[in-house]
Formats: sequence, structure tokens, C-alpha cells
Amino acid sequence: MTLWGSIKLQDGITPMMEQLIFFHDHTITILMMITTLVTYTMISLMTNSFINRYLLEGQTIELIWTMLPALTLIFIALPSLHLLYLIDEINKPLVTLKTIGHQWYWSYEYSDFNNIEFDSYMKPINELSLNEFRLLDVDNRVILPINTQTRVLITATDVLHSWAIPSLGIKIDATPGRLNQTSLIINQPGLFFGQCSEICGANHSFMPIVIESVPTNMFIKWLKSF
Ligand SMILES: [Cu+2]
Repeated sequence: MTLWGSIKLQDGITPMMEQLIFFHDHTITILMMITTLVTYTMISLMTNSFINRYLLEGQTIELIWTMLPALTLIFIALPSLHLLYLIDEINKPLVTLKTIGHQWYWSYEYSDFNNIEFDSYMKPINELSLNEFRLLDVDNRVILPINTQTRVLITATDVLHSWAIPSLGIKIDATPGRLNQTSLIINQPGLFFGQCSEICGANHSFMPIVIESVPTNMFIKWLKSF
């Protein structure tokens, strides 16, 4: 990560996160237009002294200022709902990753294969090498193949946790006794960081998540190394 990379969130690497970023920009654009119009109107009202002593009603302007906000809300609500339903869609997965939250670390299981499970603890500061991130790197990373329909099952063993990775556009509660499900396709290789997002106890800040997305042949090679 560069300086710019370290002061903002990482880029979206799933089609869903890319769409979420487009939707955010779309909404912010509308917000800026409204703010500009309202600011202009307020300044104009404060600096002028227009008076209309005989004004009782104005059907046309009232119709416009009722319909315009309603239309604006529809143009935000429709793409928002569209995305909401797309995100909820589960396609037929090729790989399943099971994520289990513990106080205070994550453990992972690749249930499609035999005996592939491991714990993922944060690396303590004194064990970090120079190219690793403080409070963000882990000893065992989650390895996932790119361009593969992946299913993630999330649960917890003790208290509520939340498995959240901004670049995947995923933030899902890890609840004891419940199995939550989501799906994703990663479209580029790289290292992507996330953290637990549910206050889960004393070391809540110290259970980060690292995803390493790799080409499929490297993923198979990694599976064989177990
Ligand atoms: Cu947690």
C-alpha cells in the first residue's frame, strides 16, 4: 500500500464491491447537487429583499417542490434495492470457506477438502517483518482462488463477532449457533485486510483478517501442501 492506499480503504476486488462504490458515488453526486441548490437559495434569500404582499398560494411551484424530492428519492432507492437483492444472491459455489470467530482469533475450514483447517492469529508487534502491517497481519492467511464462485459460511463459538473485509464488500455477523452465508468472486490477486467489526471483548481490536487471493493453480498447490 502506498501513502494514499494507507489513508483510505483498499479498492474493491469483487463485482459487488465495485457496484457498491459506483452506487456511493452516484448518491454523493445527487447529495452535492442538492447541497449546492439549497446553499444558493439560502444565500439568495438572505442577501435580497424580495417581497410579495399578495402571495397566497402557488400551485405550480408547490407541485414541483413536492415531485422533485420524490423523484430524487426514487432514483436513489431503485439502484439501492437492486444492489441489495444482487448481494443476497447465492450462486452455485465451487469452493466453500467456513469462518469461525473465537475470542480472539479467527479459524478457517475448507470443508470441500479433507483436514484443511487452521487458526489465524494476529502477528504480535515484535514478530513483524518490515513489510508487514502492525495490528493487521496474521500468522495464517486465508488463501482464496481468483475468478472462482466462492461461498463463505460464518459462525462463532463464544460471542458475537463480525467478519468484515472492505475490499470484498462483506461484513457479516458471526453468531454462535447460527450459520450465515454469503458469496463472492474475487477478480484480482493480492492481499486484502479486514478486522472484526463487532465489539467482542478485550482483544476485539486484535483479531484481523487477511485474504490472499491467488490464481487457481497456486491455490491447488497450497491445498496440496497440507
Ligand atoms: Cu471479534
